[in-house]
Amino acid sequence: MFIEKFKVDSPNVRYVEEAIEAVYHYETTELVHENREGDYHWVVKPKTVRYDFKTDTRVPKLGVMLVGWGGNNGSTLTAGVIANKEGISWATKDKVQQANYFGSLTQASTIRVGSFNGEEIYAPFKSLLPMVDPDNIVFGGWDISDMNLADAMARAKVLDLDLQKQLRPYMESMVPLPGIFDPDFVAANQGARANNVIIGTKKEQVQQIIKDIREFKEKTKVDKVVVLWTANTERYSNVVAGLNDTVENLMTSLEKNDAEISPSTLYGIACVLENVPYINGSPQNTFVPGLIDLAIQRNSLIGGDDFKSGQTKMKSVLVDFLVGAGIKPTSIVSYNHLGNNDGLNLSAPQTFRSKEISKSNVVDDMVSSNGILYEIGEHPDHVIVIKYVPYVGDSKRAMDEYTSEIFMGGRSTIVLHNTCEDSLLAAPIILDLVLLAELSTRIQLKAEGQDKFHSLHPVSAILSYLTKAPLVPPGTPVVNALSKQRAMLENILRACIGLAPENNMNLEYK
Ligand code: NAI
Ligand code: DG6
Repeated sequence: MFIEKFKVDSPNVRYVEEAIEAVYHYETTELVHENREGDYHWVVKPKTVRYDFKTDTRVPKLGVMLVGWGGNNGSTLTAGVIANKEGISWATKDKVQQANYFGSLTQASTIRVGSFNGEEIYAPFKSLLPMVDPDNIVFGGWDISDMNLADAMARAKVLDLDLQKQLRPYMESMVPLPGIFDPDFVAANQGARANNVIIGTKKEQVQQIIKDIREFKEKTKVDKVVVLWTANTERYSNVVAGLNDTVENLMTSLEKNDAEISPSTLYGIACVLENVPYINGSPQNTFVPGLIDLAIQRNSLIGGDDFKSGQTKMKSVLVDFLVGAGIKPTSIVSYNHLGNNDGLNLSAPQTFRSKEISKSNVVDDMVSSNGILYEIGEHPDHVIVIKYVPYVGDSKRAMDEYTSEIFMGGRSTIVLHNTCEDSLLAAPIILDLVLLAELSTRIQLKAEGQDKFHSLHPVSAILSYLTKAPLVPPGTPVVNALSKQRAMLENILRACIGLAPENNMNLEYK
């Protein structure tokens, strides 16, 4: 059964004016390596820590500024949100299609809240805590191409023509601000669309981005802004001592106009200085150590990297299942071909390399979780291939072959083939990223023994479910398995309303 919303009735939860306060008992374990009678033993000690959560329930009017607004993802997301808001339907060759948010965790998925008369009860994910309604988002942003969003949507060739016709009047007047362009960081083939760029030194470019954010806020009267990079994949920038390894060195390099600071890092510096959440949806190392430290110093949310949309999402389910079932994946080969501008940009070796890195590291935690299957340091062969095939446009083909060792020397090979518009997978993920990033800035917590509430760590690990290479605070574990990532996010939001993690035990029926 499905219910729209619910309220928690518990001595541990208080709905006060402008906040929900919850006391939560975190059940965890502590591990000790003890020497008992000359022999070392691992001892696991269950431990309960009290946490207090306080969530600000004042939902802001939200401005979302996309870097790469006029790209396939940017134009598709903008179009999709307008279509939903305006209740637009359109004719396809099959039926009259209604706008929807399929693929969005916050808008189209549910959580289990309990059982009633033996029936499982589900509510929308977004009913967990007050979140921004996508209808109330104001979009803006930058693009190195000055094409308006209606023409950009047509250039993307993602949405049905009848829908495009209906959306055009809403999108024609949306024109991206000039962006920071540096041809050294992207494929040479991208120069052709760069007719809308900010000139000046890198410091002046950062100042311009700050000015743009302030003016956007002023003009649209939004309470808060989130900035998200959905622009071209860049090559990795070199991480070098003295260049970008500390806050001081990064800021000095900015003063010196150092060529190795990438555009995505420049937008990041601007956002952190302005205390605006900044999310990287592409694979490059935007978050060099100096920028991460700057974000931590200023307690300004950063998140990334690289949207986890299709092939990798499947991988982080399938390999988790295989390893969890005691089956040993030994070879994973993932092919893509696609014909959109992202594919064109990725046809250069240096940008492909960024994508190759983020697509290949995604099984590490699952492999290292099973010392029965894998020796220390042993990994499956894992190969990533991406080819540009213009004819298929945004409709990406993803082919995967997983070979595993099974019982008694047997081999199992699973082959998957997915054909799907890439931007229709990415757009709802972008929406979730901005909504969850905004929500997480309203959550405060304190553990037993701490006297003051603090915000969640500014390096936003709770966004991991949505990214291929989750950015986590230095020294914390990276979790790639999709079900664990979802459980982390859902359970933290449940804790904010004093609910226990979903444990699937159903003891009441045992
Ligand atoms: P796209 O090439 O259609 O759009 C990127 C836009 O960014 C273009 O309009 C371009 O003019 C603009 N741009 C480039 N450099 C810029 C800069 N420095 N400042 C401002 N604008 C700039 O690409 P698409 O398909 O929208 O993808 C965007 C990014 O998202 C890519 O890096 C892609 O790898 C990443 N991504 C996409 C996924 C998907 O499923 N579609 C999944 C994971 C990541
Ligand atoms: C080709 O690999 C283009 C890329 O931008 C991907 O489409 C994107 O990274 C999505 O990857 P995945 O593995 O999440 O489907």
